[in-house]
Amino acid sequence: MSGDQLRQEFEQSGFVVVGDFLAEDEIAHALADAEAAADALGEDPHRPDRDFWGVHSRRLSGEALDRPGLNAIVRKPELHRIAQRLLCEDCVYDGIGMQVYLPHRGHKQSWHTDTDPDDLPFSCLTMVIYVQDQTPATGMTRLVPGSHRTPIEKRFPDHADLPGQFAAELPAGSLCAFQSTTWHSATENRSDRPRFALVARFCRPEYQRDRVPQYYGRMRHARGARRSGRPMFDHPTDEGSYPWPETYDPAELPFL
Ligand SMILES: O=C(O)CCC(=O)C(=O)O
Repeated sequence: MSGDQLRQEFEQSGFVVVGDFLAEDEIAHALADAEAAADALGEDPHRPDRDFWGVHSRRLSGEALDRPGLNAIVRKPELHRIAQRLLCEDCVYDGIGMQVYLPHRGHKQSWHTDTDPDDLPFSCLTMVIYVQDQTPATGMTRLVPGSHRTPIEKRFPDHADLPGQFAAELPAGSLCAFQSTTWHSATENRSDRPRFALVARFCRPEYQRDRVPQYYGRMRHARGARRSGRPMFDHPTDEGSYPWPETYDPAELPFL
């Protein structure tokens, strides 16, 4: 796909898939590092907030990911180049994290967006890089094409299949890049091995974390508006997390 086609697809659907982003040896090194990082995980911490939002995974960042095979992916010039094509020439790298979906624990992620549409034009680019074949058994990223233009404003079943969804059943080495307001989720890992989703983020220079910290950690979930680390309120406020007071009728989802 040419740069223009990629950008056009990204603007229309809210996401694009890039095949063969990683070579065989890059996949093997990164997978070995991801497995070592997962082996070093301790017991599940008590996280009632993540349970409430339906985010059942272990998230790694910082030192836990400082491993040569993972660093090599982040430093790949092609990663930055794709972000430049999709966002803008002077886009800025905003770090990586890795979601680990452990087997036999019901690990999966509810439908959500990575930023709050009230904060537009702020938006960031999320790039999920796959080091394993993505199958219905391992779990897969799901996205709703075109949903980046429609804010989540009511409750709906956190983990349900949605009409028109795209399930990223992709070979290892693929990448999925999406706008932060695109509705997405991860299906349950029903296999016997951990599933890894390496997530790199980029943003426009004017929206770097240290310039506009108030925009970060604000997400929309199927259950409500989530402000990371903020208490729950009974009624919507700008400061707190809150559940949606109403529920969508499944035939009236706003992106339909
Ligand atoms: O695990 C995945 O496939 C997607 C990860 C994700 O959506 C996220 O971390 O926000």
